[in-house]
Amino acid sequence: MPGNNNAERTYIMIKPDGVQRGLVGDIISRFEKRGYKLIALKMRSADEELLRRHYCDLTEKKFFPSLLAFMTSGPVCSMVWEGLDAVKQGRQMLGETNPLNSKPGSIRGDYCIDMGKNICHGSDSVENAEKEIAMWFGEGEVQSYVQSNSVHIYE
Ligand code: DAT
Ligand code: MG
Repeated sequence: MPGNNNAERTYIMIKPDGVQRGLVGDIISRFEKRGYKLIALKMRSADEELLRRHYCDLTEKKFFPSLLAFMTSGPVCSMVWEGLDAVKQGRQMLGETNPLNSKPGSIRGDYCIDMGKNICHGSDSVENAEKEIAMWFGEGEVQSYVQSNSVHIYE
């Protein structure tokens, strides 16, 4: 369809709780099976400076110190997924910020209970996705390739 953006990209991150609980494979698998194209993937430990940039709109919140402590407690798994409506659809697949409001079938709705341990991050707009991708990945770490099964995924 004209106007569709099959090259939209989103930044998805499995937080330290998701890594520790062995959910990396499942989360990757959900995006793969949905039809999204994996174009970047790595594990790293985030430092305070990076997290202050990533969560720049939250640094004044009361919960920010505990968010920072949690996010630096262990490695995270960073990914970039590409495809139609990747940002919006990625957020749907994650579920709501508060797991209580997350429907079963979503990642948070299936695997967590507490807002402070909600497994995963997903960009909330195309603009923020591009900023986050640039924050978490260096040039050359994001791949460009033809997804050979795309004819079976897109009209
Ligand atoms: P999301 O991760 O769904 O984009 P957000 O960007 O508003 O949500 O917040 C980032 C993270 O901060 C969120 O995943 C969990 C934590 N958080 C947000 N609001 C919170 C609150 N009221 N109490 C405790 N933690 C909160
Ligand atoms: Mg957010």
